[in-house]
Amino acid sequence: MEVKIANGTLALVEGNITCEETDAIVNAANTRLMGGAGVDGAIHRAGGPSIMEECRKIGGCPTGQAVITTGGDLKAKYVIHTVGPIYQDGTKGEAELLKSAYLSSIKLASTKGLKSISFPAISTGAYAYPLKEAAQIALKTAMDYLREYSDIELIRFVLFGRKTYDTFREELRKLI
Ligand code: AR6
Repeated sequence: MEVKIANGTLALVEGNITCEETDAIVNAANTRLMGGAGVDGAIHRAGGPSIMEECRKIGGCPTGQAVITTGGDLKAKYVIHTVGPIYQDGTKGEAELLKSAYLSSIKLASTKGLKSISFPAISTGAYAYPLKEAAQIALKTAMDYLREYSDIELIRFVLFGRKTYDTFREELRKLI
């Protein structure tokens, strides 16, 4: 599914983010940037050891912020590593932190002059963020950015599995 927003495009696809050819792909990392399971493990496996070497030098990333490395062996030139919140009960600032993870990543891409960026559904795996609420925050943050700024041309959500894709599609339909 694809929608035009001002001069930009927001796209939803079901798939594996490591195959994306956007300028940057986003990793759902942890604060130590030490790798892990889920999409983090997949990106480091596909991208090779140079990404982890850069992560070690950077040293870490607070929740809700983002850092950038090269894409190693990936097709994407860069990996933006962001850290989403661990969902507790919804009263610990989770929504703000998730929004900030998306927005920090988009702003970092913009600062680097990048035009296209792919996101996974941050925090919805090991970090247990409820999928529907996470989708609403992800989509609204991306749409608001595309409406306000014209530097990023394409924001893609690369969603792993039918359930995640269908939830994002349902929430996007409500927003357009
Ligand atoms: N492409 C796209 N999405 C994927 C892929 C992939 N190859 N693999 C998994 N997903 P998670 P989190 C989806 O757990 O919840 C790690 O250990 C997955 O189905 O990867 O932010 C880190 O090191 C889900 O929809 O990230 C952290 O410690 C989404 O990506 C912690 O997990 C996010 O699931 C971060 O947890």
